[in-house]
Amino acid sequence: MTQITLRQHMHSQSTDAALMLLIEDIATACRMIADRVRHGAFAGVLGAAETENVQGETQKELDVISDEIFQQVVGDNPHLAALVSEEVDEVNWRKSEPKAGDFVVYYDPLDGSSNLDVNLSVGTIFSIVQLDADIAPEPEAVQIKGTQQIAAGYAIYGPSTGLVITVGQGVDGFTHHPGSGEFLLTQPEMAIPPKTQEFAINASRYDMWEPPVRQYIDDCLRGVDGPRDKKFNMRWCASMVADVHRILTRGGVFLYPKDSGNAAQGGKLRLMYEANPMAMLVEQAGGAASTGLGRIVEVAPTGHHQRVSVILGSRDEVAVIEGYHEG
Ligand code: P6P
Repeated sequence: MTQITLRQHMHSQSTDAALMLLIEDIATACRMIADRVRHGAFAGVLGAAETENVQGETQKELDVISDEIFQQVVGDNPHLAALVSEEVDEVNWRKSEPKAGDFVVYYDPLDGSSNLDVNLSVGTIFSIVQLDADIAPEPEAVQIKGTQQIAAGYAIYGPSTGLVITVGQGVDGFTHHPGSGEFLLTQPEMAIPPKTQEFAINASRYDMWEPPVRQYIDDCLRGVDGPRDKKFNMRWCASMVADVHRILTRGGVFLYPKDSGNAAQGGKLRLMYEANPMAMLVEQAGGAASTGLGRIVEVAPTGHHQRVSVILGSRDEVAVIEGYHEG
């Protein structure tokens, strides 16, 4: 079967040339990160770095290495105004006078890196917006709503290296072909089934959940004798990229709600470079992405490291969970 390359596919979607070049730069960075992850054990970089990120989380050496690769490969793109990284406190302005049409890229260079030393799937998440006016390079200038994203995606470093992207015309999955070095189209037009019997949540936080989440999970666990009239299965990878990839492939619902343990920070997951890009992908695949009270992409950012509740996946199940919150 002739498989289409990432570039051929973006051509077929008449993707803007500058955006196509940026996405190709991002794909190159992901291929390089995949290589470092795959060989991490031999280079002695699976451990913790001596540093913390802006979230106060101890960084893995590969977190820092992945961020450096992303900056080196993507940072000199001629149409790039700024990079916003989970691993870097300040906005990385690439131009002193950002212009209308320039891009801002928000990214988590190595999401789920706590799984590295146990050899589980991790990934890189990215979100792209295009400036609609000349701006001054101030922090507030990158606090742009998720509805303004023009592209989003992730790489997943698992048994194979995958790349899943949307440019607003649906969601397509590619697999890295080691022989050619290309990302080849292997999962065209990914679509999330509206209904599911599978949820993903860190159940160890049960005692900290707010009542709507606790009631929803309790009702799911009561199975065919409970109010849901069906049995549910549970998955939890502790890697958002892996959990979302499963949901894009076969359906399901993922929850990381704000709870009493993270309420002071506003939740666990970050809006600009985790929740927003995954929300765009999920909505483009026919799913839904909610804070429990409204669309994630409608959240007005107040900071580029802001956190938010995340409930996303099969749209009918997300609607059920929103119902518990309304109740
Ligand atoms: P927990 C990884 O650190 C991450 O940001 C997401 O990829 C993942 O879904 C979540 O945190 C895992 O959180 O509570 O299981 O460690």
